[in-house]
Formats: sequence, C-alpha cells, structure tokens
Amino acid sequence: MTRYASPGQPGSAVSFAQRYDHFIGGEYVKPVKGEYFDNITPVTGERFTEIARGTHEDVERALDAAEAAAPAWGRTSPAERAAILNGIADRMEAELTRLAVAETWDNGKPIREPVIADIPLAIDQFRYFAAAIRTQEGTISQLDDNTAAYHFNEPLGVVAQIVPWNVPLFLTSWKLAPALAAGNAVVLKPAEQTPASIHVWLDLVADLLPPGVLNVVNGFGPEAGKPLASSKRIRKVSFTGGTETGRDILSYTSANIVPTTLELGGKNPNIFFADVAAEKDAFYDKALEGFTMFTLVEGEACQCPSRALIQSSIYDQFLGDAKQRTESVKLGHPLDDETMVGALVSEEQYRKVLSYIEQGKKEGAKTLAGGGAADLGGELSGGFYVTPTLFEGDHSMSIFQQELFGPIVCATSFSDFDDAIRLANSTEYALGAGVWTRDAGTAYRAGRAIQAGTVFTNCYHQYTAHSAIGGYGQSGMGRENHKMALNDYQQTKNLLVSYSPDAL
Ligand code: TXE
Repeated sequence: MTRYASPGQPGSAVSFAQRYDHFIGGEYVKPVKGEYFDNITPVTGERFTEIARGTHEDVERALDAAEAAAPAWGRTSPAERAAILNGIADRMEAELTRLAVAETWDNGKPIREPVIADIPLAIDQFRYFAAAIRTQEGTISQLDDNTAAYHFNEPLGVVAQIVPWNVPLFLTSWKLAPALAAGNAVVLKPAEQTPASIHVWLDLVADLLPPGVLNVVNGFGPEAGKPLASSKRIRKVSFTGGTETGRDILSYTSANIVPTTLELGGKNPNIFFADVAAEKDAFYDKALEGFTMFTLVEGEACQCPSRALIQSSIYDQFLGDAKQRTESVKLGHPLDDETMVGALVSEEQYRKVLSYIEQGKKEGAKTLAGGGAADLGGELSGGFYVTPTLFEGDHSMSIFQQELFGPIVCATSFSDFDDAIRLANSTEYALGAGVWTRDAGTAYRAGRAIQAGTVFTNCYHQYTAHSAIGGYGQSGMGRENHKMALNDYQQTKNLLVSYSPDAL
C-alpha cells in the first residue's frame, strides 16, 4: 500500500495557496466586495485554504474580460487552438500526481480514482477535442448553377459553465475542452465545495491561453452562479448539478433565449438477468463488480447505479454474493492507494446521506450491509465517512425513487423482461442504466427499451471522450463528450452567395 503525503506535509505533491482569488483576464483578481470563504477538506473536516466569494460585480468583470478576448480567440485557426489544448494535456500529464492529490484533498474521493481515471480521462478530453476540431469541416450546398450556400461553424462567443463538486476536474474538462476547441471564451464557476483543485489546475495551465479566454469566478450558487447564468451577455450555459437547480438555470436562460445544456440527477437501474448466474465464472464475477460500482465516487455520481434490479430466479444467490462483495469494498484514508471509498464531499452532504439511510430504515428496507457513519479514527475522525450500504426493499419506497447521492444501493427483484423494463423506467430520472446478461438479444432489446441517455451493457461507469453522455427527461438535455458536443458550442453561418451575372 502507498499512502500519498497530505498537502502541507513533507513530500506532498501539492501545496495549496493560503487563499485563491478569482482568475479574470489572465490574472488573479481580488473579489470586489473583499470577502472570502473557507475551503474544508472532507478527509479531516479541517479548513485548508480560503476562496474569493464572488458576486454579481465579479461576474461582470469576468464577462468584460471574456467579451474582450472572444473575437480574436474565435478567429484563431483550429490548428492554433488544438496546439494549446494539447499543451494543456501535456502539462496535466506531467503533473498528474499533483492534480490527483489536490482533487482527493478537495473532494474526499479515494486517490486511485483521480490517478487511474479522472485525471487521465480529463487529459484525454483536451487531446480528443484538439483532434476533433482539426478534422471538422463545413459543408457547401449547390443551390443552382450559380448559387452556393457555404455552411461555416462559428463559435458562440462568451459561454458560461457551472460545475458541481463530485468530479470537479474531470467535469471541468468535459465542458472546457469542446468550448475552447470551438473558439469560445469561457466564464467558469466551480462549486463552492471544491474550487481548490481547479485553481491548482489553473496554476499549471493558465499561461497557455490568451488572457480573458478562460475566466474563473468562485463562489456560491445564488451569489455568483445566478448572475452568471442569468446574464444577457452570455451566449450559452452549460450546467451540471441537481435537477432543482437545473430548473432554476433554465428559467434564467429562457428569459434571455440562451441555449442551455443540463446534466442533472439520476436514479439509475442496474439490471441483472438470470443468465448472469448460469455459471460462477469470470463473467459472473464481473457482474458482481458491476453491482459494487455504486460505491465509486462514494455514490456521489449522477450515473451511480443506485437501483439493483435482480431477476427473481437468481435473486437470493446473487444478492448474497453481492452483499459479500459490497462488504469487501475498502473504506479508508482517501490518500491510501488501496482505499476504494473515501469521504463524502461535505458535512452537509454527509448529514443528508445519513438522513436518507435513516429514512430507508424507517420505510422498512432491510439493511444487508453498512447502514451508517464510519469513524475511521485519528486525523480522519473529523472527516465525513459513510459505510457502503446495501438496502433490500420494495420499489415503491422513496429510497428507490429519490437520488440519494451517497454510497447506497437499493436492491429488489423482477419477474421477467417486461417487469425489468417497467421498473427501470419508473422514476422521474433517465440518465444512465446498466444491463447484465450473456444473451446479445436480451442486451439489445433491454438497451433500446430503457429510457436513459446511456445504457452500459456488461460494464458500468465508462466515460471516454468519444462516447456521449447526457440524460433523457428530468436528467437533462444535451450531450457531453463525443465530437457531437461541439455542436453545442458552435452556430452555423450560412453564407449564401449568388455568382450569377443576371439581375435578381
Ligand atoms: O447541487 P447544485 P448541490 C445532485 C445531488 C445532490 C443535489 C444537490 O442529488 O445531492 O444535486 O447538490 C451552482 N444559479 N447533484 O446543492 O446546487 C453551485 O454553486 C446558478 C447531481 O450541491 O446543483 C454549483 O456550482 N448556479 C450532480 C452547481 O450549481 C447555481 C452533481 C451545482 O450545485 C445555483 C451535484 C443557481 N441558483 C449534485 N445554485 C450531477 N448531475 O452530477 C447552485 N448553483
């Protein structure tokens, strides 16, 4: 086992500044009102830096800088922008450990996640969109012998991006890479719980971008996020967060007719068909692993497979094995590389998740594993730890319907294919789903019948740059990842030209 040194300790890969200001027009800028707030690490519950508390005035300054930078940036060639994005990727790769430790300290997630997944995948986002913009082409329609319509992809101008706290650096890359590749200037607001790792990232890469192309305004949703999302000066909002906040965002942007993409909550089914248990082989083992994916990111993932639907003929056997596998998921110090579950992001989230666990118990769900807070002792005593929890219950219970956003899975049985699909589609969310079967026909039919933006089949939690992510229904609108995301950051100019010498 390797324990990465805590920030501030000898040998640590990262050392946070005493405070972080806003980043506007290529430099750090103090908040207009002069106020700061504490950034707490959920690993120990202690304050480790302070952050500028942004307001309407700071947002306006960031928009000034972005508006000034946008025209020239929008005219740079795809090759120039691609070179900058590749430069960002190279810097990140060279400082992967620094970014990973910063992310773990800010968010509480186990270090293996940013080391193996979040940061390498974020790096790939920049490389992927650098490549995608180089290969993008417009089209020409020949309207008649003397008339042509040239379709150009033009950037939107200044775009607003609001990111959540669960996977801060990775989700920031999902938004920034396509926006910058397409030639937009950005004002980004990190989540108030996890701004610090984004500033560590900025310190690494900011000098690669012309001043004003990327601006970061810190702060709380109503104080900094709302003035940004409701500004008439932006040409798009991309938001990831809770469904309630998503509704608010849409109300601001609809007033100004600003295109909006929303990546919201999920209550994702993970379906295990009977043939999974035909043999206790490597595939069976993989399915059990897929079951425990609800613990990834402490379950604080919009795609968390939080409803396990198991076919009744294998229910007892599979659930028994899944319980054992859940109990083997290692909760521990987030900076140990063997830890699989770390701390929840904040005290507020921790209390919320514990209250959901109590709600489940009151509703009559049976606790098969976990079921409460964990005191890991020593310096971790003040941190926010919850044991991976496996509930067995009835699908009508509220814990099967609400997004719990913690390391909790709710299991129940289904009788046949139609019953599985009925249950899968019976929440207001429709973001992700998992299907586990050895039968290609069942997999195909289930995948097509489930209402969700992504159906992981015989796998789960895969987020590569070239596969689309997004929701149906209350889970949002628009897609991130994949080159189709460029469409959300560009508009089409139809330059219609008559070459005819004749009069009109
Ligand atoms: O999210 P918010 P919260 C879900 C999850 C969680 C719940 C609440 O169920 O328990 O949402 O979490 C900014 N105008 N997800 O309250 O409020 C905010 O500052 C503009 C799912 O932390 O949605 C932050 O930067 N911005 C999810 C971002 O929105 C506003 C990830 C997200 O915060 C704003 C996170 C406003 N009025 C939570 N209010 C996912 N889809 O992955 C807040 N913000």
